[in-house]
Amino acid sequence: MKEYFKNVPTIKYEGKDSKNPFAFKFYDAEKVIMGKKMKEHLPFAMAWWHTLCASGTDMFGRDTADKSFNTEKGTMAHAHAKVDAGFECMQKLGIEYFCFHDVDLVPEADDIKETNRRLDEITDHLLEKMKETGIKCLWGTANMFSNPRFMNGAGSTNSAEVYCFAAAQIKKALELTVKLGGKGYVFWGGREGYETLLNTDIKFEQENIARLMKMAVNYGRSIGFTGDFYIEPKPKEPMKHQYDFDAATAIGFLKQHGLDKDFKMNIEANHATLAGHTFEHELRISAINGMLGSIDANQGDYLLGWDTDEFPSDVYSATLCMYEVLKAGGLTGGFNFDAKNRRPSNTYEDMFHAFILGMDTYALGLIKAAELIEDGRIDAFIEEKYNSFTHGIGKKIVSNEATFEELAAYAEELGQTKEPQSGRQEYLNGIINSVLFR
Ligand code: XUL
Ligand code: CO
Repeated sequence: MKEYFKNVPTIKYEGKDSKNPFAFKFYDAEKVIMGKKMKEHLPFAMAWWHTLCASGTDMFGRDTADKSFNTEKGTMAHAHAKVDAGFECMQKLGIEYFCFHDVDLVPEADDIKETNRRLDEITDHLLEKMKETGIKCLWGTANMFSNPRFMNGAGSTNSAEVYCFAAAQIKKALELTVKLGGKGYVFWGGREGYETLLNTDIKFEQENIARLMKMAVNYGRSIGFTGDFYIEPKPKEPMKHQYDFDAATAIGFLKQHGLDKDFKMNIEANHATLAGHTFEHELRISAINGMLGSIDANQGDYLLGWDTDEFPSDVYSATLCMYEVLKAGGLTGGFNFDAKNRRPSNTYEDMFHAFILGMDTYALGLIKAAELIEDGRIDAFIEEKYNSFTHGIGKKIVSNEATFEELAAYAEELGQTKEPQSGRQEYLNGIINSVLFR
């Protein structure tokens, strides 16, 4: 078997004092935290597109990284080499899942029938490797944003013909997800949005997106897909207005169209911050609606206004994320590193450093979130904060037994409220620091 990353050994846990760049400092897969192994808390996934396809091209310059894997790019030989390289990468890191778009796997042909044939061929290879290694598919999706035909949208397109191509791509991607035993199927609405109202019928476009999703659910269930469908909210980029702006917007849309039983959220950290929210806000909104499904683990840059898809290094954010995940009882999905190296970090070694960084960051987040829960002061503060609703008139309100007349009479009898109770934000921030840095 050919080895693509010869300079990189299998990555092992060596502990926080290790200076070995090819070792985990915090991610100890077998370590038990709150009754579960780290690797069960953190089902990490490799994103096919960033790891095996993205080579550093940006708007200002071409590839800096070599992802040819000793083949000619754009050929099926390249597609097959990517499979072998991808599995070597995951095995060396102990990553047990991968995520893919259809067109990450094979070069798109001029005729969709030929593209589908190539997809059948490559997924046979994938299946073989999955059986050999025990590595699994977290989720699949269809790329309905790169091909120029989707410039006016996929589900939101003005062209019925293009709509059929979107349906055909989803149909095939669902079949492949089922073939590979994927746990989920993602809709990220890359071109589902608009630039100007002068040429857009929002209502019509949104209804058509819902129709496409309904057909996808019906078809998926008919071919044995029992997993979750996900919406991955994002507020902007590539479109000025994306319809799935944030979790609240996407959840409202799903409820409006009766899709909420089949869908959950796939929350991406960098998308959350682009929407003007914290990552943990998006996770909490999903969780309280019973829709926290999966996570695209990455981070943005507060100085840049776009989706930089960096590997996570921010332990503070990862801790608050894992706090939400633990409180929600874990994810049904996993943690997909929808993340890429910075353009000048262009070697295979950098690729592994990036994954080690991301996995260690989430391991630390998990350890610290568990400590925060055990510490109990934040929970205790929140419980105390809403204490007035546990008895007397408060209890009556939350049991839906109170009337407006009664509440108004209660207020009149008091004449004035007590001193307002402090929110104690600085005290609470201090707790986080004391747990993080002890
Ligand atoms: C784009 C993005 C996508 C989705 C899958 O911002 O996050 O890669 O995760 O289409
Ligand atoms: Co993503």
